[in-house]
Amino acid sequence: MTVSRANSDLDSRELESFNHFIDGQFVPSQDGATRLSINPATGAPWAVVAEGGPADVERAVAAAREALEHGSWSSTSGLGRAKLMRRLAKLVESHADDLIAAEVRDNGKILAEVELQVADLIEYFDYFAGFADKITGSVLTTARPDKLVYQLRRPVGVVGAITAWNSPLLILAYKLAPSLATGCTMVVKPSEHTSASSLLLAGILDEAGFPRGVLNVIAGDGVGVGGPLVAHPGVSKVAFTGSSATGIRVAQAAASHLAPSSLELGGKSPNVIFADSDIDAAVAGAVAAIFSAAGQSCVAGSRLLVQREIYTEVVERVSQAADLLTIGDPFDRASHMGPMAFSGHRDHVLNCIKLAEEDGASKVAGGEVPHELRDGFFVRPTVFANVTNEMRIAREEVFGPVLAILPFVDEDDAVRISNDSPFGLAAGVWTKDVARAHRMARRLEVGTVWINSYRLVSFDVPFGGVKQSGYGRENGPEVLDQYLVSRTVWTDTSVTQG
Ligand code: TXE
Repeated sequence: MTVSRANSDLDSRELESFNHFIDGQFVPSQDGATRLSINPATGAPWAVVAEGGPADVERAVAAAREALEHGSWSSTSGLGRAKLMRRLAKLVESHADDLIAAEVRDNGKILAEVELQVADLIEYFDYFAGFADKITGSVLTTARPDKLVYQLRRPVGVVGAITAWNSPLLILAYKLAPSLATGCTMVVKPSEHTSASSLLLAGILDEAGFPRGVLNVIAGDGVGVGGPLVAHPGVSKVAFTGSSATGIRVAQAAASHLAPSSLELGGKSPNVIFADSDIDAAVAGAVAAIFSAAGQSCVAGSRLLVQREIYTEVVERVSQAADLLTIGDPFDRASHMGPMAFSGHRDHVLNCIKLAEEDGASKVAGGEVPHELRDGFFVRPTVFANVTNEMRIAREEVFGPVLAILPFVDEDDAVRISNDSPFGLAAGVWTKDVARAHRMARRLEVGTVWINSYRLVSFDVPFGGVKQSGYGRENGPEVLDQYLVSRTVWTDTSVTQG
């Protein structure tokens, strides 16, 4: 990735160009800096993107504050917000091809996966539009009969949102949809690896007729933009998706000016297959759980726990399935898996594979870069067997197409191994014993459990983790509380003497 402090010296005529979206217009960085966005499937630059800095953050927070406090947005009714959101949903549908193409070029995710995510995006705005005109307060009954007390629920203010590179548009929607529904304003910093689609979405939101300053999108990295944004005293709430290590830094910066934060962080999710399960379904579920999105998913089922009686059979079947997956051009509908999102992440994944072998895990599938795809950032679907839960491959998030398969003896052993992790995001349980499935769901220390299924998420169902996977829940009605503050109003209705 090349960052130039002046205009790019490359012939950018053939490259697409993206600027920040601040205060209702697309603008370059104040210092003119740009960054190349690299297509991970080809390793070649495809776009020139403005590279923001603290001065751009200042402008964006000021624009968001202005829209919140003095612009027409603050006087827009809930029904007005709902109408704008529904218009946004329709425009996302009509611009879907542009959004999909930008996401695939920037992130390398296969076409089918991005098409589904853009379809979800439309539903996010439609669903949360339904709340916009139903945010009410309440009249409180107090022990003081001569006092009238009521509670207002007001927008929390300016939201500072930081999103990650693995699903840029959807991770943004988790934050933007409730922010719009509650009347907040937002400054977003997408990942420096995948800014294009969020900047396109900002233009669509403008086309829908949202007032200037309601959404501001600044491209840039954590140092130049992310850090200044979350530390900015004009930011009232921080919403973050990314690694646990960065999440801790972000929460500390937000706390320095008492802005509450919600964190959706890493995971090392156990996917547990009991001997009594439908093994065909469980094997297919296990393969999809780790190799969908090339494993670049916070909920990737990266630890497969298999009951001893069926361990050898499941290892063989999963490894064979991994070897049969087609990896290649993410625009090619024959591809099951695209590249890693950027070269540094490909290197990180290859290093995790090396460490796994050093720790004594047995590589039974993949593990290398396919020679014919060496220009891109591809890694073959990789499977390790004979893994112990003490190995790094079982403890650390790879965030790539690498599966660790561990044996377990019985239910208690499966729970012990599953919970012996710094993370607590999600888990899968495969068994025909309904009682056991729900016993496991109660004992697994995670935010989401899938029974005889995996990776089901929806705009109307809470999602989030515990432990090093973060805190706060996104999606569903409860997320609105993160974007609202309550205000209590007292009136003395006692009869005044005289
Ligand atoms: O994430 P980072 P990266 C995990 C995954 C991956 C690792 C690193 O294991 O290998 O994180 O990926 C911004 N203040 N996940 O480096 O660093 C940064 O610019 C404010 C899991 O991409 O966490 C980006 O926009 N912001 C995760 C965002 O934080 C800062 C998805 C995430 O970057 C910042 C992504 C700072 N000091 C990675 N430093 C999931 N759970 O979905 C960086 N950023």
